[in-house]
Amino acid sequence: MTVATGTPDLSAALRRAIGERRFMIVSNREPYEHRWDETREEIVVGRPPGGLISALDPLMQAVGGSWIAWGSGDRDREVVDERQSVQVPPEDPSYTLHRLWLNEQDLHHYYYGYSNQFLWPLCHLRPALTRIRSRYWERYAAVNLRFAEAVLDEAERAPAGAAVWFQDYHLALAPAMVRARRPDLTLAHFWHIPFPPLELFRVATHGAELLRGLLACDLVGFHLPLFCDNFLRSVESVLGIPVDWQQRAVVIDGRRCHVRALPISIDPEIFRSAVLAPDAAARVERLRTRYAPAGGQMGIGVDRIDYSKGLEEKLKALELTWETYPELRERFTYVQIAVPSRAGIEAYDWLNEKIERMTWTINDRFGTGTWRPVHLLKESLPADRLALHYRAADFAIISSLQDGMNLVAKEFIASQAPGSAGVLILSKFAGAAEELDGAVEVNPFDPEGMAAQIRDALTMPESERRERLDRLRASMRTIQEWMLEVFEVWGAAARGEDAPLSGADGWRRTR
Ligand code: ADQ
Repeated sequence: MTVATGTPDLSAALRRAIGERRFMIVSNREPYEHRWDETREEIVVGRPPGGLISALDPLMQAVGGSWIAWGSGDRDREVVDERQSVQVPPEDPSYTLHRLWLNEQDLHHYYYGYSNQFLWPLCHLRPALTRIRSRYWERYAAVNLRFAEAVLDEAERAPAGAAVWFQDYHLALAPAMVRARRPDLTLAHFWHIPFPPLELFRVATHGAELLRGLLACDLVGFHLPLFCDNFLRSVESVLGIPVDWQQRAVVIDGRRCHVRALPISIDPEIFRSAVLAPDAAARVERLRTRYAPAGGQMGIGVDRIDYSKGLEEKLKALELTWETYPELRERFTYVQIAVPSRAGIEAYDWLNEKIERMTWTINDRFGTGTWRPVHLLKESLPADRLALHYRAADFAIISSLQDGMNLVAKEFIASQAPGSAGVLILSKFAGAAEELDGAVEVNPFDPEGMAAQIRDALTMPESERRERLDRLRASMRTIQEWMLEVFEVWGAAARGEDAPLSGADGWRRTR
């Protein structure tokens, strides 16, 4: 497995942007976790899965600095020093991982509560699923303060100051808390999920604090111009602060915050190298023998079990496909890799059971002694195994009802080796649909329409499949390009210049 490529260019670009300042990343999840291994009877270090972590880690290794995150491993406390820090990676220590500790109550109220039962459903346009509880908000603010204090602590030891990059909706308040004490630092935030329109944002009882928290940054990034517009409209309306729509910037407390559309991507090399490995063809063949026997086709889906991903809608559309087009029975098999997430939250537990029931019903209704229409694999697979599943499939279905970007779409494209021509069936409500050209675009709220499009994808001529894949490849950027653009904009913002608009700021397709 390779790591993110182009690191030297990225480090140079980062240094150009932030000068000699100490680079810091702040995220809820940590890049390395220390856990007890029962079999080996020793502490082992694991890398929690996630594209962002695997892309940012090599950069951190190259430039050094600090990564501040929740210490989630069961042996994390045993390896830190008195500053709650450990040098990573273990085999070649090159940067500081500063851990902070969350107890049960913190997790319950800050993580499962405010972050995932308020902000997540609100941003995914599901206000009916939001839970407003004062204890959630209070703990969210308290945990954000602890993240801010950890940043301040690290920054104190950086003579040239620091450039701090906050990640995601768990940390909306921390930037303002840092700014209040260290106006000299340069701060950026990337919000990985959609930002809701004003009508919905008004549901947020602490909306003004959230907006002010983010506006303390020199740069706030979202995937799409639509999310930037939503954010800026809320700023105008909720805070009553004028927006410079041309510069896409807001002046607050005498400072300027730039808001930019910066659609994230993946490192395609990780997936490409996995499907080109010497044993890949044989492993792909084994997957096809299992899931697409007798010349049939195979479809794939890879999702966290989350209501935003449209898993119910996808299964409904598949059921309708086999019902409406009986000639397609036994002609294709669908493999859904679905990793449970956020267990304990009612909406997630319910969905987890629902998709099992739906899969059982479909298999009972259409399955035969030798053919099972849907395979539901509730596993978390490493990237190289995911790549082989993508490569084995003739098509992928992504049916998000709302999605900031959706990296699975890009992973599927990157896993198409020479000679393969998988079709990407992609919801128009995934941010990726705005960027990628060549997908079969579907509306997951329309099961009949989706069934017809699945049929079309299955019967699509080889020439069209190839032509679409070429367009998909040409339109897809890499995570390295994403970072370069982030650093370019951030650098200008940090110097107090008019930051350039991003490439995506000009996209104006309505979804
Ligand atoms: P997610 O909601 O987690 O991310 P997504 O972009 O699809 O959504 O990323 C999921 C990642 O998890 C992918 O890399 C995928 O391969 C991996 N994954 C999913 N199921 C897996 C399994 N069973 N085994 C192994 N890996 C699995 C949020 C936003 C997105 C945004 C990203 C990045 O919701 O819209 O694209 O952040 O900004």
